[in-house]
Amino acid sequence: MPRKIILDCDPGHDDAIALLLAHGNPEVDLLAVTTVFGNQTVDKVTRNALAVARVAGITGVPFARGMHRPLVRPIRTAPGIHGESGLDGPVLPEPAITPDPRHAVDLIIDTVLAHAPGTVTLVPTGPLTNIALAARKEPRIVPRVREVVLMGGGYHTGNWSAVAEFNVVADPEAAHIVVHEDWPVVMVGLDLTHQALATPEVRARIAEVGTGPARFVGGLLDFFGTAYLAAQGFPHPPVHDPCAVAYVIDPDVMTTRRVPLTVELTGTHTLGMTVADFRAEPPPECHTRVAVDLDHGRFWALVADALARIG
Ligand code: PIR
Ligand code: CA
Repeated sequence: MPRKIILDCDPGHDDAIALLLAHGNPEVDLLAVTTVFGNQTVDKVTRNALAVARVAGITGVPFARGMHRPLVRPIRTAPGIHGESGLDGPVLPEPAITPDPRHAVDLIIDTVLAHAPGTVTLVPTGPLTNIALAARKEPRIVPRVREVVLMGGGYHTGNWSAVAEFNVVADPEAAHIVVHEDWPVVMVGLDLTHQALATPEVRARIAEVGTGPARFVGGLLDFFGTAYLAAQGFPHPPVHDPCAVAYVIDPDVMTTRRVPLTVELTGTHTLGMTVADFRAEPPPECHTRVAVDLDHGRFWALVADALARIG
């Protein structure tokens, strides 16, 4: 049985690749796509999501626009990495579908309640505002969700500060809510995603696929690679968000460890840090895992295979 997922995203170059992977892999049943401010404003990332849907030929999946700002803090976006559009680089087609009239928070709630308990996985790849609000607005979704596999955080490193990752620090209170709700959480953080580098070999392999969506991904990686080199000195860009989708498809693509996890909300220098406690055997109630090591070859094979299937 394919795994039913809701992708909650802020496309974003790597979010776009996550969406293509989710659509192109037969083990994933993409139930809904929801958007949230993050890499750019929610208007821009929603338009980007709809444009990527056209590139991928996604029809019949509801797309809904979500939160325009964090719960507590002022909004910040990441134009230095993703450009003014949020998806700079390749030419974006005009969207062929219009957004669902529901708010993302309501689409998430409706979708979880419409499926059997324990069957829907949430895959957030942007700030966690929509997910936190859905849990607060309709707490009955919490025990029904199979698991939350999120891209965000990092137990040993940050990218927005020395210790904070963008998706978490963009709305730390929302991330705190999501991590502490009593549902299984897998944090696919920077410790893992900084291993998902789009090396020249990876890019050649994607180019060999030779399809429209593969060329689109090539254009995304050209821009993303240049931006990552300029902004953070990475010779090859880390492609974060598809890692969370890959975990849903095949958990053996990475190793994880079950550890207590929390989010720093009061630190002077550590706001938005994800704090994982590796010291001892976790208590029985521990419902959080963190991703540790990636099988790079297996991961990129999943991406290339999905692009080839989309055709
Ligand atoms: C990536 C992101 C934001 C800022 C930088 N510097 C790099 C986005 C990606 O879309 C991913 O979901 C996450 N946030 C990585 O921090
Ligand atoms: Ca993202």
